[in-house]
Amino acid sequence: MIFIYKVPQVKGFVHKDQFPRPNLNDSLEGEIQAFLTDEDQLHTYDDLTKVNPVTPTTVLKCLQARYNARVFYTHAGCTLVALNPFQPIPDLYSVDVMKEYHCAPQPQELKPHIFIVAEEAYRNVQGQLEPVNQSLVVSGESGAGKTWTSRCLMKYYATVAASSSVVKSQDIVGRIERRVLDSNPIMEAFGNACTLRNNNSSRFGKYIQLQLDRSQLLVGASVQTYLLEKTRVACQPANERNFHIYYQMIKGATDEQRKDWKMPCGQHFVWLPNAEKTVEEDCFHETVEAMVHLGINAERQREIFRILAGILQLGNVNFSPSTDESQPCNLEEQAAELFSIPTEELQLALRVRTLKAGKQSVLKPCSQTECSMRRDCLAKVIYAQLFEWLVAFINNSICADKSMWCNFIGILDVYGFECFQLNNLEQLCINYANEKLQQHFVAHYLRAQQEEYVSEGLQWSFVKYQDNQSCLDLIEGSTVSVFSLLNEESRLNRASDCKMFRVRLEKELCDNVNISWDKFSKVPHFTVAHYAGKVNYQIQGMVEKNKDPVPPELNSLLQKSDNSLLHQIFTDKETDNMTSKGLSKVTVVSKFKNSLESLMKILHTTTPHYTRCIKPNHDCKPLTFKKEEVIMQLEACGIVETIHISAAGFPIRIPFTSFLQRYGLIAKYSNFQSESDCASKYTLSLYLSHCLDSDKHNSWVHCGRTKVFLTQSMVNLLEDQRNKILSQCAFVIQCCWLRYQ
Ligand code: AD9
Ligand code: MG
Repeated sequence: MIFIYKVPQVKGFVHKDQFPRPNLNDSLEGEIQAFLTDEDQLHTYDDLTKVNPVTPTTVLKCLQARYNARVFYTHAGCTLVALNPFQPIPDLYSVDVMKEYHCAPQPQELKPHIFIVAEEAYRNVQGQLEPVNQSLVVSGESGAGKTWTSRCLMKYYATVAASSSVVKSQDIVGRIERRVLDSNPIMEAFGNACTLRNNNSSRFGKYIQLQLDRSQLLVGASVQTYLLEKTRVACQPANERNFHIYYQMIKGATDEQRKDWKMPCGQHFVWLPNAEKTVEEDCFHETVEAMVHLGINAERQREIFRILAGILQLGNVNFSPSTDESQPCNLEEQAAELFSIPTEELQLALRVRTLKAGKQSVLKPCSQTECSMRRDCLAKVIYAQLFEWLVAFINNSICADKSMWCNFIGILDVYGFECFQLNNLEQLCINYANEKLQQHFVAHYLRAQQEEYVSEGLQWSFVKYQDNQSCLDLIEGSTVSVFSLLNEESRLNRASDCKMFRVRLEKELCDNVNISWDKFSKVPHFTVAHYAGKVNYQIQGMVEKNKDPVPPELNSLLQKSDNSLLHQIFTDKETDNMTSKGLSKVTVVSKFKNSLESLMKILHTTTPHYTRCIKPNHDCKPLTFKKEEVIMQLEACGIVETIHISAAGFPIRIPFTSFLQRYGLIAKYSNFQSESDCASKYTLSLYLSHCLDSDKHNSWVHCGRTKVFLTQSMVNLLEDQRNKILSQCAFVIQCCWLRYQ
């Protein structure tokens, strides 16, 4: 007779707030009585799911122990946790190490490493009868190491899947692997910046697909980017910098280039704060070299740098309160010259608005604030278009013809969950992207967990897990949602749109549990309960940011440019996508939502591999582990969530023999079982049935093919019984001892 125990049914979603935050000063004692080795051994646990029981505290302790032992990678079931060492670790990423993982018969048996993830994905593409594309999703907060990890992964494939050996092709520039890797310094120069959190912070999201041919060799790649933070070009947060490329230019230019770019030594640029701070990425030479490798010729480079220099000159332009008094300045002349557009037309476009009344046009002078807004808008639109052009150019240079490749491995490096004191549309989009990824992760994780239960023969009636869908509905839902209301307000384009947006949010979403308001706050905002925590979003400025208007005069002016690149990027820009008021027919959030939906569609067709990067301390100090900071990230990146999901099933899994070694004495005491066949499932089932008093307890345990699956409550029950027996034995021994004496 075989006992099949009922699998617990967990109803609904267990929100993480229902789980107490671990007391970080707690000792492990008491919490981990049964199966954990002592704390000295914690660093040896290479998979967090092996830590028994899996709780935020034990996970945290284990990661800390490993970090202190200079072990930076740990598996967490189907996820890899990567702790940032904040210092180069010699030989951890060398070609020899790559080869070791690539050639190992079972890479999973080697120490946890990002190369295991890379190799697993590579073999998955290779080994299937019907090959499946793979996605490597790298997440984590700013400075956690996503971009570093993505670069590591790209280098791995460029090495192990190199299609052109050096012997075959001495022309290093022509090699596709070189070009794919060279896309990084260019995109980082134009899309990364020094922020308070990270000296090399990516200000855009990126999904790169590495294209493999039938022999699994790297033959090309394509890049998709998401939501560049273009506001940075005209407005840098306190103590942060503009995009790296500008500092590279002023630090790396020759005298001749400076002259050509109208950037004499020592000139102050308002939009280049903190220029005295030097970071590793200020390497102009590397960016130019990569441009050459990718085929951007000297003339094109000159056009690019002159456009960038023109933007800097614009930043120094000021306007006086009265338009009549604002005299065209020399700086505008310089900017116009660098953009190769007529100076008077630039001056006019910045200062005067054209209003259309029927077939007639009326010119209206702009206020000082409006002029500044038009100046900033011009800078932002030029920079964003230039970035888009660069990405398209890179794609042209590295993308293989469809006939040449059959599979891809995608690497996703997107901004992590963000929560500042003041958050706006950018954070809403970023956190929305993280909600989407979290939903994808949970669905995938549950599938993986279910597969283990099935392979162990558990009769698993799968729990209905209510994921973060309600939060996603609140943000992006098609009926009434934050995005739908925001879009409506943006399209109506009324003067008091922010106020109206606020009123409508409160009225139309008042029943939604995922949104709340602090009516007494000085700064009008709404609060969204994300899976990773609550975030306040400032209402002021949100509608305007979503509209992202570009005055039509600016567009047509740039189309007239004699700089062939500037002319091209503004002529190619879909002008019919704009309304006569300069509003894009597609708002920022709808564009972002669409691009994210296509990304999710791709992810759903691939096998995902998750890497969660953790920043061990916010000061970016080498080898420093701050528990409070790490636990928050474990929650935000879903590791704690994963633990909770696993806690909803059977968090404790013990091989039969280990189980009987610890609890065998309960059965012996009750004279229930013979020692010889203790490892058999049958005996184990009988034995467990003896320990269980009621139907309730039956659902706390299940025998798999090789392991016993238990809930924490079951372990507590067994531990109680064991302790009782041990104390009775101790009592008997004591009595015997006394009698003997
Ligand atoms: V952001 O969201 O783009 O602001 P990332 O991308 O998560 O952020 P990044 O990869 O840029 O962070 O890493 C930050 C810094 O940590 C790097 O510049 C390195 O100096 C450092 N780092 C990250 N990972 C490693 C590593 N595995 N070994 C050594 C590392 N240093
Ligand atoms: Mg990054």
